[in-house]
Amino acid sequence: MNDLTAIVESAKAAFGVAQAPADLENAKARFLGKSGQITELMKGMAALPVEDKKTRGAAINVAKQAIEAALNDRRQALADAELEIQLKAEALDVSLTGRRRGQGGLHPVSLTLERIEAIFGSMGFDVADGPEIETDWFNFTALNTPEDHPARSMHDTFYIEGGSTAAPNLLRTHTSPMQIRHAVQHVKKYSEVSNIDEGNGLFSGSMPEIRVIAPGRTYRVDSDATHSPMFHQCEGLWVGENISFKDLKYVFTDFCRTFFESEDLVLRFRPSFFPFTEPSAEVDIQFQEGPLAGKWLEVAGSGQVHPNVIRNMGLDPERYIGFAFGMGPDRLTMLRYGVNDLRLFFDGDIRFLSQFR
Ligand code: 2U9
Repeated sequence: MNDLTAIVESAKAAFGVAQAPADLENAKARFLGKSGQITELMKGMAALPVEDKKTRGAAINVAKQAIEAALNDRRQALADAELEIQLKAEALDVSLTGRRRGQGGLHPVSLTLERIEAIFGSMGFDVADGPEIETDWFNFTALNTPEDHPARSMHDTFYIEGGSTAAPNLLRTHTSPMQIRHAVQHVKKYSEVSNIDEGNGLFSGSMPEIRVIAPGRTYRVDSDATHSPMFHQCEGLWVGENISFKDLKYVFTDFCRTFFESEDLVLRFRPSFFPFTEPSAEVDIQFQEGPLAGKWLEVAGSGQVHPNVIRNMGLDPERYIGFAFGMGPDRLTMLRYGVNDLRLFFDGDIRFLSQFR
């Protein structure tokens, strides 16, 4: 191996071990720099006889070009390696699932309430709203519930500390007070227009029917697998001049079939008692197919509105008559989705609630 080949080989080796661009530039200086080995050989040519200069010069140039080529190859290799590292570090796996914000949803009982409102809304019912802290009058007295009724006991109803019977003093035990309030407003509006009063303070002129549902939270001192101190109710009221049990049966059958999406569902009415309706009936439903087929399931109470309650709306019971019903949206939700413990609705466990999204 002549001296030039040895220098080229040693340059290639030096470039090969350089791991970073700075190492490579230092190695380059040793061969091509001002005092590098090739530069020194060039300088040495001055001492050569003229006839040797040409061949020696050409040979040194070939060696120099070989070193420059090796240098460029190594520069490229180091740049490629660096790029490779960078690409790996910044790599994106576009096939990974994205990190999304958790999606919320309505509570199952809210879904039921929305459903009830939509169905009765399509039958021309208004939706009433009203206070959860009520007066004795709207919660009990106006609804023909006597002073000595057990529901009025301190053990059965939540009373507000320091309240009085003249001011709101209890948590409503049903949504009926909203309907009384709605009815009174309705009657007031039309009695002012027609100015008809029988002298007994009761309105017996003509007015559009009262057709309203009252969904919302209600409270009772009760807590087990099927009772919660806070629960939901939705009551309905339809008062007019010629409203009968037949209308109740028609409306409620239509509601149940639509709500449960079961056209062959059947209803039965069982005699019952409520202070605010007379006569009164429990409403049972029976599915013809599915896991609950063949069983009678109690879903609501109902009845013809008691004349005393009609009077408390400001209406003359000789002219106005109607029916009312009351149901528990919590229980309807349990039946619709097959939930067996009411408390699941109020525990706030996301594993349960997220199933209804
Ligand atoms: C007015 C007049 C009458 C509403 C009615 C029921 C029968 C009834 C319960 C069923 C299960 C409530 O959710 S539940 O606990 N309700 O049985 N409710 S009639 O009667 C009214 C309402 C308002 C002015």
